[in-house]
Amino acid sequence: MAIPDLLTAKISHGFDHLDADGDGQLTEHDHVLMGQRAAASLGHAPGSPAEQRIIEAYLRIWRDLHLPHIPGGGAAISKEQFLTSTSTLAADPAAARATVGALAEAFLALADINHDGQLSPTEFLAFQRGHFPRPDRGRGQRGFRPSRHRR
Ligand SMILES: [Ca+2]
Ligand SMILES: [Ca+2]
Repeated sequence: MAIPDLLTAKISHGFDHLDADGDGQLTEHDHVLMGQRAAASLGHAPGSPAEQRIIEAYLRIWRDLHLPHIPGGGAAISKEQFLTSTSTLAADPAAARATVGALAEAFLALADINHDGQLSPTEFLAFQRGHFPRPDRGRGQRGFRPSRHRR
């Protein structure tokens, strides 16, 4: 079955985002880096218990969601494998629901700064900033360029 191009592009972009050290493979190390990045954006000091908690949540995503599905029991996911498995997931609603449920749980654990089990708008924004540090900045700025070239 052919994967729709748009989906492929989305998944591919997702992989590039998750591949935090940019070596073309998704590994446990990438999840540690993502955890550190998210913790820093939330204002947690490196080595703090709060940072550790966030890194643990990322590692849980890696160990529970990704690691069991690596073909041949490897410890890294290539972009090609990621595309294949994520596309398969997109075509399997039950598996996708289970994955989204686990992700939502991990997400709450990550973003719920005051541990009350709920996500306030402030917590959500802080998390989003940490997770998506450069939201299409280049594309947005182009529209705001001073109109010096007006005829
Ligand atoms: Ca990597
Ligand atoms: Ca909260």
